Amino acid sequence: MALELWWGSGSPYSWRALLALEYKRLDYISHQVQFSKQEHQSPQLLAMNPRGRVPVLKDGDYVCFESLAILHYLERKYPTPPLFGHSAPEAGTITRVICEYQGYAEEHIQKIIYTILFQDMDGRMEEVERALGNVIGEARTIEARLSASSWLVGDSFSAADIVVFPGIQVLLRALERREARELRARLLPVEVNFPAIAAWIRRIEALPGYEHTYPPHWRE
Ligand SMILES: N[C@@H](CCC(=O)N[C@@H](CS)C(=O)NCC(=O)O)C(=O)O
Repeated sequence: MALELWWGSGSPYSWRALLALEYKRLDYISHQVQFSKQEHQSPQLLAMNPRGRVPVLKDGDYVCFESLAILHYLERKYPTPPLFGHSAPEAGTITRVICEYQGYAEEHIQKIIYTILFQDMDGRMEEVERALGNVIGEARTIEARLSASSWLVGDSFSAADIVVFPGIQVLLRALERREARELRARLLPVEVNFPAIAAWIRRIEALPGYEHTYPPHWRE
């Protein structure tokens, strides 16, 4: 029975699932959900994920949602190539880097993106600047890791890269918006301020299958 994925364009969590499926070279039926038409709240989607969020993966009778759970499921079911390393220490470090990102960076990245895309920056500059300060601190840690290695953990692309990459890409894209002109100088251009992160982005963009994961509405 074919794998099926429901996902949304520009959703960093959906992007994780797409990257994992492509990296493992798995065949899957792709269902792009249109947020503007509230398709993520359709009865079919709600039956699979009562939270009405994507990504949702279906493999035969089994349904999985929450992007990190999807990565773990795919890893157990389709172990090659691995996403969680080749050894127990690698798996531990990959999970640690994911937890660090989720614990110390993600919330601040989301705050900046949400404010730029969906709110009025007036009156929010102080809190967004604070969030940006936190993101820059975490970006320096990531930059240091990537200055010493091509990938976030070990010598292969892993779940750590998959979890971190989409959030950074969505943030960089949001910072290019006119509304973010006062914010962006501390991060952009990435090639200048964070050259190892910039090189890592290019490396991921060169992976086979990457093109299939790129948010289609970003091409428009
Ligand atoms: N923790 C979830 C987050 C999923 C999530 O928030 N997806 C967003 C798109 S980025 C969504 O479906 N939002 C629809 C909504 O909130 O109504 C995961 O890792 O999969």
